[in-house]
Amino acid sequence: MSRLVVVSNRVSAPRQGRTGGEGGLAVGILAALRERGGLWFGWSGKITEQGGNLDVFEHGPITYATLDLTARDYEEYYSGFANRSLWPLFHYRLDLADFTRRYLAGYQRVNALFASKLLPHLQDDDQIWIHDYHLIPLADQLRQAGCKQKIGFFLHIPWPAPEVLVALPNHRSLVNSLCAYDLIGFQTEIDRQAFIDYVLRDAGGTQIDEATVELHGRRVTTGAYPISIDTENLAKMAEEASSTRHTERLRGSVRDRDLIVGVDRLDYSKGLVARVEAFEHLLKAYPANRGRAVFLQIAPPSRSDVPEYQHIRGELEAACGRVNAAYADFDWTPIRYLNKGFSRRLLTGFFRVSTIGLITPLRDGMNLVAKEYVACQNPEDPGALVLSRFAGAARELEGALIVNPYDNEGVAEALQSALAMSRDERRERWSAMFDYLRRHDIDAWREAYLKALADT
Ligand code: ADQ
Repeated sequence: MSRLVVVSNRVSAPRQGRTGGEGGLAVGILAALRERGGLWFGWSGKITEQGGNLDVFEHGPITYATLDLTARDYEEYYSGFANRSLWPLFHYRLDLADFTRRYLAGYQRVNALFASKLLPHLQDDDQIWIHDYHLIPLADQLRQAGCKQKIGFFLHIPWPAPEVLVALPNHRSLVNSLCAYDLIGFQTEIDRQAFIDYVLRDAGGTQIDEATVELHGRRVTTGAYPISIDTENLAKMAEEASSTRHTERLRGSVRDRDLIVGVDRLDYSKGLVARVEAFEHLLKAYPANRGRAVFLQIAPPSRSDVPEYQHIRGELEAACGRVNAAYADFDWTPIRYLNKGFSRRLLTGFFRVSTIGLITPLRDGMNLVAKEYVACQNPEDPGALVLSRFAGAARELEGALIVNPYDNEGVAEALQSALAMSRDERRERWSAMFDYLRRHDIDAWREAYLKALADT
């Protein structure tokens, strides 16, 4: 079997004392690298004056190669083009997108740097798997340097409709560079179709077969590979976590009330302010929930050097403060907003003791938290999932109550029906979703993608 080379913006390198704290993607990638031996290449997370230093080290069958960047690289490539141009645009937030040309130049420069540093470490029969919007032009850069290996790409975020994509000044060259890949994986069929639509209608490409298009003489295969979680492990972790000190403390503080939980990075795509407004509407329209429902929102800071993220933090704090001031009583606070992260283990326990998982992004490639919430439930008395139709996960989790996150009253109604749902109905909805996630876990995702890449 050929060696696997994974490239992503950040690398989940081994650290002393780490005990299974990796997120789902790292778990999936590490399993493949361990099985076949391989290389994981990416940014070290370090910023140095010179940049460009590559640290290569081995850990078991895996070689890690991590690259330092300069402050300017970080500003233009990461905070700039990746997170102020592509991220907002791909999440349909044209109002927040900033197309400063300097960002694009930095993005291309860092992708070229990645290519030049990676190239000497490649072997002829390597299979290369590049991840996410930070590295779209990387295959093109590698091809220009003579790389003949199979190269696949997986996009973790949505692919926007052509009408939205064309607002990107360099949309043509970005899509051209994507055609240097052998296989492009999307989260959902909708994303894949949006890409095909653009290639055929806007870029003048031709369709070869259902999955394959040709653009300027390059053929690329596309597929939808919805990412998933390590279902069995999470279920086990949640069962163990259900009786830990932290979970007991949470349960003790909630007492016999209903706990609604949301867990997200503090990102404007996650719909946090609208979620607070929907909860506010629940208290207003269904007053029996006053004194009874508790909404726990965990949202640690993310990309906090990007101005739009500082802004959303202020907005969310104001919204939570307003609702608590209007509704709290001396023995009950409706919203517990925590601006910090918790370990995976702890979160599994929090998911397990809650009555409802409330996941309402305005746009999300997949949303793994929704899947994690399902995996962590007690089979005898599972909670209900209220999920945005704009999360990729909504295409798969049919037992969820699917909502439109822009419609506060609709979300409040769904919350009310989840709170009133019988245990039988909750069990029925949950077991369909859990069975599905057992079959479609992170291993199945990775295997399906890598098999398709090998078959191209
Ligand atoms: P994210 O936007 O980060 O990922 P998501 O998939 O929900 O969104 O979360 C990724 C992981 O981070 C999950 O394992 C989750 O448990 C963890 N996490 C989130 N909030 C946390 C918190 N407050 N504390 C601790 N852990 C937290 C991007 C795309 C998604 C896509 C993933 C994977 O935006 O759409 O699902 O990549 O492809």
